[in-house]
Amino acid sequence: MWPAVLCALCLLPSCLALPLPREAGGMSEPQWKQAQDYLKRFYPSDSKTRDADSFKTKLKEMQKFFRLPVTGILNSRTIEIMQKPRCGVPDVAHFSLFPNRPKWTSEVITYRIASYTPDLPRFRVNQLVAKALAMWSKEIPLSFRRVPRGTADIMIGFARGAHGDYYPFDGPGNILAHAFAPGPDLGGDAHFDEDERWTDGSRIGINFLIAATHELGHSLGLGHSSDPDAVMYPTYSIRDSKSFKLSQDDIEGIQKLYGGNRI
Ligand SMILES: [Ca+2]
Ligand SMILES: [Ca+2]
Ligand SMILES: [Zn+2]
Ligand SMILES: [Zn+2]
Repeated sequence: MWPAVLCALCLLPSCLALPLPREAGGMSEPQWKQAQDYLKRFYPSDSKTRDADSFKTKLKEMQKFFRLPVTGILNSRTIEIMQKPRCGVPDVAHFSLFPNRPKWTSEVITYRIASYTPDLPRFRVNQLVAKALAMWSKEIPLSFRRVPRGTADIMIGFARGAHGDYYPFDGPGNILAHAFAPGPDLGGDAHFDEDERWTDGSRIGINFLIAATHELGHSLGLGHSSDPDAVMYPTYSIRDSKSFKLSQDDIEGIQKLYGGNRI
């Protein structure tokens, strides 16, 4: 009986393609593959149990984070979010990135811009990094000092592809940047993908001020927020540079770590 059934199946033109599981929600095979990669990267699980690691469990986690209906089944709205350019830091705490809510313990934090992008003049990058840091330091009892050489707490730079950590960049689009939570060595460092076209808002491209404010939030110890108005929301969206500021959610988050500013 069985061999006959197998033969019949193999006569069909699609005999090599396995049917997609129910969780694929009728999406195409490339979309299904993309969703699997996305969840593996941004929703890593520390658990060894099969259930916590399943596609459905992770998809539900992602849908909950982005405030979508939590179905555990792919749909076009979910795919749409997965295709947006975003930060490379996972949305759920990953042990290698955010062990136990680390924060800086000294009041003056040093930073250094160790490499620049040809997309923007150097002085502009310096200005925008200072502006991003000022947005955060305005809310907390912490100040930043730029050092021109040597090792600083927060090393900032542009790089493409593999660049010396375990998180290689991916060419134009998708992942724009990533940063590490406070700590020694790589801790606090912020990297920007040189394969993006960086801008100060005066032309087309990724707004560096917006990306830097987000990444430096990680450098200070913040994870991602599911509030779409928050600077710490994981996907990038165009905002007006002039009116760009921290949201109430960002301020509450950073003050939970460091306390409010003493006036
Ligand atoms: Ca990229
Ligand atoms: Ca560092
Ligand atoms: Zn991020
Ligand atoms: Zn990096």
